[in-house]
Amino acid sequence: MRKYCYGDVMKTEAIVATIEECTGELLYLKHVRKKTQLKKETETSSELIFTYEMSDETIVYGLGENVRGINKRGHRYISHCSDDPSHTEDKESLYGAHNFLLISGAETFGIFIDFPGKITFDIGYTCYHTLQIEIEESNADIYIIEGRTEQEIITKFRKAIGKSYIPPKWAFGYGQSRWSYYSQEEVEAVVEAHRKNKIPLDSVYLDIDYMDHYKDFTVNSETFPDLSAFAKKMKQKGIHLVPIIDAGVKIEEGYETYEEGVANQYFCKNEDGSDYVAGVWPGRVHFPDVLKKEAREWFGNKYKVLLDQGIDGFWNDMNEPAIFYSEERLKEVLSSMQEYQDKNLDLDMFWKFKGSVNELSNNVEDYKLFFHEIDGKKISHDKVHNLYGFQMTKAAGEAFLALKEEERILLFSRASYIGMHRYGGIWTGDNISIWSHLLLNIKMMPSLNMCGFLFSGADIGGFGGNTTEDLMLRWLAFGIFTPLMRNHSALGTRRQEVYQFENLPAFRNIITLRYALLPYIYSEFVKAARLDGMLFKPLGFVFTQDDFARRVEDQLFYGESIMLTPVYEQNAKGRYVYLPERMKFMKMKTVDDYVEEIMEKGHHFIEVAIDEVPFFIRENHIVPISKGGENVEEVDYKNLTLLHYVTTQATYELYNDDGYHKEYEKGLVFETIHVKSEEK
Ligand code: MIG
Repeated sequence: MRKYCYGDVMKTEAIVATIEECTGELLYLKHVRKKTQLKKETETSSELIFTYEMSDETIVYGLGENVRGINKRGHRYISHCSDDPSHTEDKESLYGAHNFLLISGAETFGIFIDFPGKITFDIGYTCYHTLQIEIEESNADIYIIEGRTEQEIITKFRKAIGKSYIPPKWAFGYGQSRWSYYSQEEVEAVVEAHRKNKIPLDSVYLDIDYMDHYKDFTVNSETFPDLSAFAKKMKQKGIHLVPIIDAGVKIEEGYETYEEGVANQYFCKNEDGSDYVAGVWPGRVHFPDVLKKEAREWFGNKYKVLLDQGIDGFWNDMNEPAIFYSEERLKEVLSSMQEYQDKNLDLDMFWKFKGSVNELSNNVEDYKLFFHEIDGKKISHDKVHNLYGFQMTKAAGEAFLALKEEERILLFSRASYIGMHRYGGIWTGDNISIWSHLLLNIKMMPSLNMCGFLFSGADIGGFGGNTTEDLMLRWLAFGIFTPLMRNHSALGTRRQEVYQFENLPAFRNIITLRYALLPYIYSEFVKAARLDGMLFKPLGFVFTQDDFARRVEDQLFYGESIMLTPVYEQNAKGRYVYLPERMKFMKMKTVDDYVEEIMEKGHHFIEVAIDEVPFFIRENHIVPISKGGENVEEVDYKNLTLLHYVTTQATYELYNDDGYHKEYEKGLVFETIHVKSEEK
């Protein structure tokens, strides 16, 4: 790995390894020019621009959380954490900023750009053969990672950014979420309905309404009168409650978090040093300055309020940070409203009027209006924008280390930057209940894994819009493989707990299969995390010389033994698959009810009914499975059976631990499973 430094870059903490700086020409990339623009009379700003010439065959992997394919070529992406709930193909930024690319073609190498502001990746968008990277300012650290194969490059990169976060094992169970379950009665009803219908469940998520008026670290005392007692009661039923934490702290006299933040200068500031005001859920809020060490420690320690009530999991939201309106802009817009009174709103006037209101939310100009204090220096937010979600999550992660050193606490975030993967996972934000978002979920997983985000998943069934039974079933048939397996939906949409639908046996069986596969899933996850590998791999990473495999985007290798071939189209009877080698097709309803068939290398159509989970097992590979269970705790590791495709012999190294402590830090201990062909 080579490091090239441009300018005086702000430390992002993405890289943990010590890497010596190189001088001279940047390997592979061409430093085009340093474009200097005169902004004000004296102030100049410059950007760094690099290009790379791609051949026809070049594939560009990477960029973590983003729209479109595994191969990112053909579009332009902008690293700029954004709260955009419409993940259409034309979008350039989602919630994360993952500046890693893996170029695979005549030359194969990785690039990581460590820079906390905006970066534009034009990957053959303006010009098909040109990759152009534009970094907003002329200070960034650029890393080039070389290796013989894609997987070797990934592992080198991952070693440099540090080990991925591993949640408690119960977090690999099925989670039910909704914006919102308003009261403990409602939560109990959800739990009861799962238990009554024999749908396994490990967690229920609490969205913003569990709080008292959206105030972080408070609980609504009418709807959740005794959270400690309730959390305890739920634990006895094998259920963990996972509350949301938002970035904005409500401005309200007498509210502890607010008072402490103001008194100790823990909030982001305006230019003049007063506390910056934005509008989010509770109305006016301040943003904790999580880039400032003392403020970060303080904010992280606030999670203790909930830990002390028996909570052991959290999701951090709105930490791009999302801004509904800034106080300043709202004032401007409100005063400009006079202009429209009694006027004939013709085309121009109407659009202007509408525009001024629309531009209130998530206006990037607002990011220039507030400041952080980093190592005593005042830095405008837009310069370090992509670090906010990372540092908010690090705040919690570090506090958990200090408060619960031995314990694993569930933590995942919406906004992220590479480096955050050491502290928590991510969910992929506000998708929609549409089939193309199931496919997007499939394609995004390997890209996230490359960047270290292993504990991740999408809102299964879709967040916005109304889901349908068939979409739910197909999505779950893929979702049982995502480490974070959570059904979440938005306010006002059709209820999507699986017991709301008719085909209960199918839902029960598919979700139970997750628990049956848990020994394999958990083992492969921990291996990927500790050995710097990927859980979801593009086919081209395994069959590097197979030109067809390199272009397949809707099948993924999953751990060492499985290839996933999910169905993602409505009304489909099945799907076409490409096998880069001979494999065994598995079509499972339950651990006792499945069809298996050996299929030769090549193209096939596989029929998959709506209640079946399709995947392939590689030759001479093993998948250890359990019988399932009502929750993770119930999964019986003592009576595992094996799915396998063994023509000569196979070995599987099974990892397991108690699920609550960090046993893996002491090194991985495996149970070795052998199968010889004559045994079956
Ligand atoms: O702007 O807390 O992505 O999962 O349910 C909506 C309410 C705010 C966005 C999150 C979503 C959550 C919702 N939040």
